[in-house]
Amino acid sequence: MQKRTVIQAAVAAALLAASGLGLAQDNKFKIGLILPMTGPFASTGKQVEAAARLYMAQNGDTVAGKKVELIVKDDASTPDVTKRIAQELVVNEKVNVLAGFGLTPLALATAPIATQSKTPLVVMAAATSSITQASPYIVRTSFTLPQVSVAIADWAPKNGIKKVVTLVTDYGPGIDAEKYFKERLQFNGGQVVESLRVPLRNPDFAPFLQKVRDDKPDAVFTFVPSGAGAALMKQFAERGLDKAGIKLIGTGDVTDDDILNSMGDVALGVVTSHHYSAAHNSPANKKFVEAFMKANNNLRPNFMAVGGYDGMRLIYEALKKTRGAGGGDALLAAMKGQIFESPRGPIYIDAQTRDVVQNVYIRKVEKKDGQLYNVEFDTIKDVKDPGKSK
Ligand code: VNL
Repeated sequence: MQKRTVIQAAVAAALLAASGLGLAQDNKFKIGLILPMTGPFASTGKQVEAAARLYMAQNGDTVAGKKVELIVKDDASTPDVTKRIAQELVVNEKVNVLAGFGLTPLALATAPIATQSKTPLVVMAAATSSITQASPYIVRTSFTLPQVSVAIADWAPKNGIKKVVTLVTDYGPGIDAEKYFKERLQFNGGQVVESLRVPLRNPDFAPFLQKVRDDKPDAVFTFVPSGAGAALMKQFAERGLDKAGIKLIGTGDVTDDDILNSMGDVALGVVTSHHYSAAHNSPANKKFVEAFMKANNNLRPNFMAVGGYDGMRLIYEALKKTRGAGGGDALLAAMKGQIFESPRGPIYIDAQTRDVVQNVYIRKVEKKDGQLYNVEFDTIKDVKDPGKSK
């Protein structure tokens, strides 16, 4: 116990010293981008990194007289590894900003490093509401599950869906989605008759979908993390839920643009709510999608890419505002309250909560020119994270 305390104190001292040194550094501005580049969530790492590199290619790597350097590290979505990498990046590389964070447990494990070293930590992907409360140095450009789960619970009962089974991945974002969807559906006169949770690692959806089938609800509401949607959709069809007249609704993570096209016609007509679709109809998005696909062998950008792209913009603008002279606290202050047009639509960073405020769209999967897209048909404007008001 005592030894542990001594080690922790030493680490904290090293981190603080490192953050001080960061100020005195030469002309470099270093961004430590920690992502799952291998393992089951590698697609998230790939999307965020590609978007960050695109932003730099489009905006140059010299900002306010500083040479911006992106240091990309793979944490294989293991929280201990994320934390250790962050510590090394702060102490040895003297990074000015930590960024990335593909999943909630990875962001939560690293939060103390941001606090101790006074280093801004930009969450570009993870989406459990409570993450921004884990450190005053955390700023988020992705989204939160409560933020996107409420809108579909408003849409469903107006469209004949009253009796619902929820099926979510059993960790932070899934539990947020389950809770906020259920509360709102019940408020609207609907009913959640059963709440099922699937493990994060190696999920087998089949037994859960069988239960859904037996419950005979109007619909199943689902949250699964980016990358897992194709397997769910396949088993949904194999178990004959679509033929039994059970609808699938959810947050847009399940019809992720990264893999939507590979899902086939079973995805047609699926209605979800989310903050980004590659089909978002704006000049800024058309430009973004075109440039991203061109730079990445025709890979379609998904919501993870947009979180990474906007996160880089947030960092660049903060660096400009502080004229390259500020430490962690000055950068953090310059990130709060930023407002700009993202490929997803207008967004801003709430100065109080450090969380992103954005439009949430209701979308339906449709075929356009032989390809599947989430086509937006309704917009709820400027949605704050409802998780912060409780
Ligand atoms: C999380 C949330 C991860 C939503 C996701 O995909 C996602 C998270 C990897 O907070 O862990 O789609």
